[in-house]
Amino acid sequence: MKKNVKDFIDKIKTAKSIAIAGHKNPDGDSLCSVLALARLIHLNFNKKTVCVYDGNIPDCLDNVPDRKNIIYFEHIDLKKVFDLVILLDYGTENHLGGFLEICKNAKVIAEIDHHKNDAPLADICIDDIEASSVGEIIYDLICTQKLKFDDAILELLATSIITDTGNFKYVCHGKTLRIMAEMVDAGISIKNISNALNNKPRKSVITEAGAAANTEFFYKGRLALATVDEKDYKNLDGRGDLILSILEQIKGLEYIVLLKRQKENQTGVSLRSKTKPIDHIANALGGGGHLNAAGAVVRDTIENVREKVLTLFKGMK
Ligand SMILES: [Mn+2]
Repeated sequence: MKKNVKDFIDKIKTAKSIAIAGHKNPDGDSLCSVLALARLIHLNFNKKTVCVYDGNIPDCLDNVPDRKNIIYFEHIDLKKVFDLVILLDYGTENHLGGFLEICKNAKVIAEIDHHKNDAPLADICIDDIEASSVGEIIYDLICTQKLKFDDAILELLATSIITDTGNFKYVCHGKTLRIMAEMVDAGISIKNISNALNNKPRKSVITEAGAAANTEFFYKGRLALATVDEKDYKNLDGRGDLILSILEQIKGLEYIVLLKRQKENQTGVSLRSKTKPIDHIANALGGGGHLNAAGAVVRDTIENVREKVLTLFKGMK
């Protein structure tokens, strides 16, 4: 890891062009770690970077610092050869969307991730699957490399941690809280960040609450299965996190499946569990993720995916 960090910093110092991206349809960690790293590179190495995304950025992230600095992938030259491409929070290559094209031409690829990935794309990997978020790993880099930072960088990294831990409920170690405590001591307000994130359009909240209300339950109430059709899919703000956070409150429930009809023959699957691993189910569907939070995009109808998922969960305690 130490050598990788040194290589990473050396590459930043020598690169004349740098592009940074996270996964498609960025969440708080994916977006904010990209913007924080770009700002960090500018502040410490006086270099401009190109921040890129594919998919949609949720409205709840409209207020994060430097939000305007990230560019939709179709608005940049995909054929451009970057000296350094940095991938953050991406999981596996099929989550990069249109940015994958840029990776193919890159001279060097580096990655910072906390997803399990047996086939990393990068030449230089700074991965830590124990970390709560990529924001946490970047904060570590600031400390170990004694990098300069400012309030906006801290706010971005704090937003990464707050969103990826679901307000400190999911993967969140003592170390994560100590980092957060240091940030709070430095002036970060968790209350202000939480208020800024409460920025969903009304129709998204109503749509997500409606989907939660129509949930089906299986296997003695252990599994909740919610569906979002194509019309409602357009109204979601992000990946339907509100549906998941409503359902997880149900007594006796262990697993949540959220199926989203993205197109006639394309279904988004979000999987959550309270304690048991579900990443193998995401893998079986061609996706991936974490032990208790994973997902996939399946090229099949929502009806077929529903059957497939229910079969995969059969017999699970
Ligand atoms: Mn993440």
